[in-house]
Amino acid sequence: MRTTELVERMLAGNRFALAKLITLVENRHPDTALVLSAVHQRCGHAYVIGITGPPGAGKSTLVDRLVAALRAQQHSVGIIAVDPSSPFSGGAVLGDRIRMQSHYLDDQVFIRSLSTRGTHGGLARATRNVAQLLDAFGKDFILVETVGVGQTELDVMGVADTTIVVLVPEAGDTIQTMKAGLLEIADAFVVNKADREGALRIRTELEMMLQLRPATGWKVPVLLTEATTGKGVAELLDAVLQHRQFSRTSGGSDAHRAAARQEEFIEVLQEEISRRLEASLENGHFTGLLQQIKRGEIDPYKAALRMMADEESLRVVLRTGQ
Ligand SMILES: Nc1nc2c(ncn2[C@@H]2O[C@H](COP(=O)(O)OP(=O)(O)O)[C@@H](O)[C@H]2O)c(=O)[nH]1
Ligand SMILES: [Mg+2]
Repeated sequence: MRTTELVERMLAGNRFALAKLITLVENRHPDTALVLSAVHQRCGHAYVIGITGPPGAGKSTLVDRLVAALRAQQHSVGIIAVDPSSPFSGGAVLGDRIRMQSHYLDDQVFIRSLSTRGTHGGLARATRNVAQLLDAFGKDFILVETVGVGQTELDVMGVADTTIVVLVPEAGDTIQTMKAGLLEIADAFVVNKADREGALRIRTELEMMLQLRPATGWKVPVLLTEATTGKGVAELLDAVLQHRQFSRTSGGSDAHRAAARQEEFIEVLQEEISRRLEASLENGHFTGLLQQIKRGEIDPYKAALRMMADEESLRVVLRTGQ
């Protein structure tokens, strides 16, 4: 099926077409930019909630509860489960599927997992693009769950309008070694498994750390939850909606979105240029030059600079693989 036809079907509400387009974008098919450009007019409605934290903290269980709360208010939901550590869709994601199965039969909930497989290294970019597709599809809320506390997770959370960092009472060590980045991106902290010992102590520690954070006008709440029973989940959703309100009135989300749009523009250009360059080299446009470089007859730097100065060569590159 042609890509434009898939886009039409997706925009008309076809879940199968949506799934196909997500795969296309995840694999960075040459039509990726075309697809995203075609759906762009329909984007901008969905609110993206990011949930991150160490493995086993209870993120998926919380997501499941948040979805139930959102569905009770008739909101449609998309879930993206991102596993940066896995080259396959195995392990954690399989567990997530089992935990989220209560929503599998709900046709207003669309669940997709993403791993480093297929994304060509740009997991944050792939996540953002999948969120855009879900947004265009008409989802009201998109929940992005990502495992871990490393740089990739921080990048992935850049996609979220509100970021929730989930910890557990035993996370004392995590807090000591917690990347400053994690403290900075959190719009809300959750101490999950509050049925266990030490939850209040962790909350106090977090609140003390948060006092060191430069004031932004938003007071980052530290909430206690028990995802398994649902205790504290309504308060968590309230906090998210309050943060949304805060961002809207303070103009924070406009600034966030403006910066994201510029970054996206530059990324798309870089991706398109390198894709076309690779295509033109593969198509044999510069075989002679490549041979000279390989034989060491011309140094790679000189060759590259010469090519950059040659408009005809650049034109060939830009025309290839369109
Ligand atoms: N005691 C307790 N266990 C929980 C709670 N929330 C989640 N769990 C359990 O913790 C384990 C990991 O949960 P999961 O949602 O998969 O964590 P994730 O790796 O962060 O997504 C599961 O066995 C859950 O049932 C909680 O509030 N209290
Ligand atoms: Mg999980």
